[in-house]
Amino acid sequence: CIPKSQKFSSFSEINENNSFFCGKMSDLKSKFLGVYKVLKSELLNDPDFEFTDDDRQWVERMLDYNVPGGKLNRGLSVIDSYSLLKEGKELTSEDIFQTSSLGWCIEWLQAYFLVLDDIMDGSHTRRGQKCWFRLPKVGMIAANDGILLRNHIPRILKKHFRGKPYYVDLLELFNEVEFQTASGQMIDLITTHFGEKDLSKYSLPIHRRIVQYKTAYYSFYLPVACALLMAGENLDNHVNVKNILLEMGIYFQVQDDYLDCFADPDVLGKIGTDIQDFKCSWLVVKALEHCNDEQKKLLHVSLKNLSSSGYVLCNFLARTLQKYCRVCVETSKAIHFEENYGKDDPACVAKVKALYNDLKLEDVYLEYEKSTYEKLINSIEAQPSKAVQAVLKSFLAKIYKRQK
Ligand code: DMA
Ligand code: MG
Ligand code: MG
Ligand code: MG
Repeated sequence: CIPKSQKFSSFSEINENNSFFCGKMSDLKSKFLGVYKVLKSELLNDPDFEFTDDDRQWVERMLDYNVPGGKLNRGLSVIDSYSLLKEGKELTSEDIFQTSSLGWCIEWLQAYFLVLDDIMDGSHTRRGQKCWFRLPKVGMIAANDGILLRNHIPRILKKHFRGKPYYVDLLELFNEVEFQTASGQMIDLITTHFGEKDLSKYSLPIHRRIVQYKTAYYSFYLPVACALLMAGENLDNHVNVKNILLEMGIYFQVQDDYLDCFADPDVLGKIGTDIQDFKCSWLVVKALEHCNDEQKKLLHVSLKNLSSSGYVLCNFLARTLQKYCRVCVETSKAIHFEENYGKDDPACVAKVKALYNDLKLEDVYLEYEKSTYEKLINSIEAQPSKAVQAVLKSFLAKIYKRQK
């Protein structure tokens, strides 16, 4: 869809001139959804299992509830990226079917992780509906449904890619990325053990490590890696592209953390749980940083006042005293930030959000977003291939300043 000679020099140019994102997109989306129906029907008639009508009905309902209802960015990006790598050559229907199938494998992987993530995070809603495990008839059957979703992926790959020269690479790629994501989820979950003991243990490098593994590999690297494999490329030759995609993935999860607290749940489709869950979110890390810088002076005075009144103070409480516990200091009554962070109580959540507002974290976020965008554009433009540049810019355009 993009003439070979076309150059992109700015973000707005790629949005305005690339017809792929305008006219053709809805058409492509309906083709993509058509492929979902084909893949679903194949899975519901898998000869390796003797389905009864009830089984088939369960799996169909589970798939329709969990797989196609998101933004589909990851899945559509495979077609998008492959098309850009082909530098304007019209995709055949075979190309569209195959790139869509790989795109759906990523959507299946995402559904698998989300069904389990919602159980572990104690979430209530997802994509504008109740989390799957919250449905009365589902409950913990959702854990096995997650495993089933994961098992569908190699079945789709086997059916449609077995004869391809890149089949083994595809299997390895999905295995590797799944391992990285599950490891990321593990560190996301166990990091709270350290945070609960001492909130000041949360830091930007720890946050970065968590989000790189739990989000960036499967959301950003995987779609492009699938397209590169289909285009006959060796992934070892694209380490720079991978690194840029991982940076973008980290930025994407910072947005997720920000939106968890500040977005309208009706727009976002989910109600945030990071504060209640004591998560090492970008916001709490930034809150810690900013308290540290702004309130050092008063910290000592407050510390003295409060320790004389018998309170044991953690570093973080000390750092937040001036703004958050201003009133409490005066009355010698400390409300520990740690007493509010990680509590499933609306009043505690509101107090944490008030502190975030007090620290003007929205401005900190907007500044982060701006500078990250500029850094990413610079590293994208340093890439030698214009086709690769276009792939990366199309990704960035999809997420920059996103509201959901
Ligand atoms: C989720 O991180 C990561 C994976 C692998 C699903 P998260 O819990 O912040 O995601 P969400 O906000 O969508 O629940
Ligand atoms: Mg979650
Ligand atoms: Mg989670
Ligand atoms: Mg989140």
